[in-house]
Amino acid sequence: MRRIRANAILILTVAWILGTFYYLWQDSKPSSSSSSSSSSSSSAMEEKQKQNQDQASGEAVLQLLGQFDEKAFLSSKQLKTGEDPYREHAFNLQESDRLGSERAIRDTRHYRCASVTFDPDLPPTSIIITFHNEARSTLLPEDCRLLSQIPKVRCLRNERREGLIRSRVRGASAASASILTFLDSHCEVNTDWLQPMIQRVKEDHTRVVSPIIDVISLDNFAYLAASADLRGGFDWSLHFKWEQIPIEQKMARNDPTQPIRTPVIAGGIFVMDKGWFNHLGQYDTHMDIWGGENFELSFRVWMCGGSLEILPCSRVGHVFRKRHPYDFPEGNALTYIKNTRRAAEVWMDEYKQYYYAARPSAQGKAFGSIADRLALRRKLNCNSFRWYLENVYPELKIPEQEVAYSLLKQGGLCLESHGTDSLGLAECKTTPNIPASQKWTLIEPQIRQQDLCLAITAFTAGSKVRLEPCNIKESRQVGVCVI
Ligand SMILES: [Mn+2]
Repeated sequence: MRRIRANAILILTVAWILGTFYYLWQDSKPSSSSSSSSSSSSSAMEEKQKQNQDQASGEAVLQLLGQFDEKAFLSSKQLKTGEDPYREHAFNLQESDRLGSERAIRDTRHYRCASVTFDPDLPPTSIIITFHNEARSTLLPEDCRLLSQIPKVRCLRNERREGLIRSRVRGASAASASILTFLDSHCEVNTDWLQPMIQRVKEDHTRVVSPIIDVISLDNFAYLAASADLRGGFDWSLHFKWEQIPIEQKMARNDPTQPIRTPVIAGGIFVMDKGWFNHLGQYDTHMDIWGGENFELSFRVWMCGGSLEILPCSRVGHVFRKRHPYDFPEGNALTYIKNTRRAAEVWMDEYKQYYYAARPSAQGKAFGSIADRLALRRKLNCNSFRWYLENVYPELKIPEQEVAYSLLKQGGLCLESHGTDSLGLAECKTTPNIPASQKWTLIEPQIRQQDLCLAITAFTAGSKVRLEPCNIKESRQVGVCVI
C-alpha cells in the first residue's frame, strides 16, 4: 500500500516537473514564429499550419502594399560599397535593408495577453507617421508619389521644414478616423498591438495610451523585449527617463495585463481620441523640430482632466539611436531648451524654478510668446502643477537646495530660532556668515529652517508665530508666506 502511494507521488512529481517545463517552454517560445527552422520538434501538421500562416501573412502584406514594389523601391537607393552604414541614419542601414519590411518577430507580451478579448466593433484609427529623411527600409516611402501607390496611405509634404510637432498637428487634422495613432518612423509593430490601445480609448476618450516600447538594435536590428515594469519619468531638467514602477504599485499589480499609470509618455508612439486631442489644444505648435513636446502633452493631459497609461499587452519595437541623424536649424541644445522652457513656463507654475536651477543655461534664452498656451490653460480650467506632483508624480523629489535665503528683520532685530520650537528677536549677525539660527529659507509656499517651518498658531489676529515640523498640507504654514 505504502509502495503504491510512493509510486503515485513519484509519478505526480515527474508529471508536475514535466508540466512546469512545458509551461515555461510555451511561455518563452516565439508564438508568431514563421521561420520553419525555429522548432525541429514541431509535428508535420504544425509545420503545415505555419506554412499556411506564412503564406497568409505574405499575401496580406502584398494586399497591403497594392501595386507598390518594395524591392525596386529599396534597390534604387542602396548603400555604396565601403560607405559607412551608420552615417546617414545613425543605425545600421545595411542590416535594415537586408531585412526588408516583413519578418517574424517574437511575441514579447506576457502569455496572459493572448487570452484578453476586445470588442468586435472597435472604432477605426488613422496612423500618423512623421518623418524627415528616413531610410527607405525602415519607413518604406520617402517619396509621396510612390507612397500613394500603397492603399489607404496619404502622404502630406510640408512646404518647408516644420519638425515633428507641427507635422503631427497637420497629420491629425487630415486624419479621417476618430482615433489618432502616432508612430515614429522607425518602428516595428508586434502581435495585436493596436486592439488594447483602441479598446482603452474607446472605453474612456480621455485616456491617452502608449504601448511598451521594445528595443530594435541599431546594429543588427534584433528585436528585444523591454521590461514590463517601467513607466515614464523625468528629472527637473526635463530629461525623460524610464523608471521602475513604485514598489507599492508593483505589489498591488496582480494582473500583468492591466494598464500602468505613467506620469509622462516617451512621446513617439501613442493613441489618443481625435476629439480629445483637439479639445486639449493639439500640440504647442511654437515648438520646433523635436523634444519637450512629450512633457507639454503629458502635463496637459493629466492636469486638464485626462490620464496617461502604458498598456503591457501592446508592444511596438523602436530603433533607439545614440544621436539625431538630422540637423536642427537652431542647434540641438537651443531647440530643446526653447521647447522645454515653453513647457515649464506654461505648466510648471512656481516649480519652474527647479527646472531653471537644473538647467541654468535655459535662463534668458528666447522661447517666444506663450500667451495663447496660457489662455488655453485658463480656458480648460486645468489643475496646478502642485496637484500634478501630489496626485500623479509624488515620487519626483523636490530639491532640498536653498532657493532663496536671508535674514527676517523686524526693526533692527532679526528673527532667531532657539532649539526646535521657540523663536525670538536678536541682534542681526551677518559676519562672517549668517548663523543657522537666523538663516531662513523660502521654499514656496513655506519659510523653513531645515525640516522646521514657520507657522501661525491660529488664524486670528495677534496669534503667535512658532516653529514646527514642515508639512506641505498644513495651511497654517502656508499662510505665513502671505505676510
Ligand atoms: Mn524615434
